[in-house]
Amino acid sequence: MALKTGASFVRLNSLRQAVRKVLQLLSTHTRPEIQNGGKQAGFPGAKAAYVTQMKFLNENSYEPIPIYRVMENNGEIIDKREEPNIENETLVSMYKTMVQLSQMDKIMYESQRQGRISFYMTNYGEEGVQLGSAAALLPQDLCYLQYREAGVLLYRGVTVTEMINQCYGNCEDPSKGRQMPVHYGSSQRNIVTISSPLATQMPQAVGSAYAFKRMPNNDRCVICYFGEGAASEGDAHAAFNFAATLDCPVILLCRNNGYAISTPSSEQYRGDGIGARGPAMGLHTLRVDGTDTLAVYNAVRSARDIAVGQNKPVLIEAMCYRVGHHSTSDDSSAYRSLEEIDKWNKEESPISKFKSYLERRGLWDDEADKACQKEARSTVLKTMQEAEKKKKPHWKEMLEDVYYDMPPNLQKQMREMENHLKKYGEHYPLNQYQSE
Ligand SMILES: Cc1ncc(C[n+]2csc(CCOP(=O)(O)OP(=O)(O)O)c2C)c(N)n1
Repeated sequence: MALKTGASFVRLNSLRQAVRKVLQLLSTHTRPEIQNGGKQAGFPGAKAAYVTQMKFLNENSYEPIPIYRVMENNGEIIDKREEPNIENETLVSMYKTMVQLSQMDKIMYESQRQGRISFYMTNYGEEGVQLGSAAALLPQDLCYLQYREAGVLLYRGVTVTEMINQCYGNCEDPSKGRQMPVHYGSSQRNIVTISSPLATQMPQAVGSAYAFKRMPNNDRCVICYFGEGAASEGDAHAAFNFAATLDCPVILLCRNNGYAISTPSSEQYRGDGIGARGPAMGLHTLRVDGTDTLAVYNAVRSARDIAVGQNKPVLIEAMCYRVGHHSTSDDSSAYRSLEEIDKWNKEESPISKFKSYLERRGLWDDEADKACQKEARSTVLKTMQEAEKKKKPHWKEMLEDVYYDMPPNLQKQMREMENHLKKYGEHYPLNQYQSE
């Protein structure tokens, strides 16, 4: 064939691509020949067609689940019909919460480095997942968090003061200094307290959703956040199965940020991510660009409609990237390159994308941004200084609140501790703790 140039070459090339695509689809999606004129088998465990050719399915048998997005990286809406109808005030409040979150992360991370708190976890790179989802929920919805969802707490009205008091474990920390930092919770805001053992929140979330479903005129759903690493726990499987078989109004939101501490997702699982497990287990499923706040908003809004309107569980896999270290106990430069982090931090930043969108809509500009960053920073600094000055809870708190009536063994420990402190109290920094 003569060498093709210009337009005819382009045409030939796209024709070739189309043929290749059709062949690929045929090879991956045609099922072996169906017997009995397509008659369905009636096994209790599977209503499916009989075939005469044996064919094992594998991860290449299906196209990867596509990733839903609404915006280009520059904030431009790709398809106007998909632009969510969010009030201007709400859009600005979502963005301001992102700024507050990132200033809190910056300062609290540093405060751990200076030895002022024992531990911290940042949320960099996941602001779009957090704020997009939080804004799409209603206040009555119940949230089960993993630990990297501080933006959800802030958006729902938990204050920076409450969160910093928790990190400092002072006398105003609702968990009275008994939890690790960042293990927040707020019954007033319908947020179940975070617990560290991975995926334990998942079956609990499904159980709560089942309880909601059984209530008359239920208008609540449950959202359960978890990482792609946590999805390897047995509890995740149990949660998926209970959610599907009991038709629970729950949104299972996987933050697939590419790493579970040092384990990259390429080593965490085979197959097409966490999303592929959804249809296999009977869950409505969507994969979304987690760096696109508007896409996450649409995804969770629709998921909420399905969950509450139809009593059906939904799995959302939000693709994102954990830009910060796993926690203050981690140094991610040991297992990933700085260039990789840089790319996600600069080109794919959910905050920059959302800011560009607001700028296009005339809702935000550099001046407003500067003022907002400054205010957010000073709020955190001021709150941190105040939190530091507050006393720690009374030492007796470590033995209280577990049982309604304190059992004899704990009463004994309490007495022993009391006697010990009477004798050796001067060796302890008791002045930093509340007195009775
Ligand atoms: C049952 C259990 N196993 C191991 C750990 C230790 N651990 C804490 S966080 C973590 C990684 C979780 O990764 P992922 O779920 O992807 O969430 P991410 O930290 O990336 O947000 C591990 C292994 C734990 N807390 N609980």
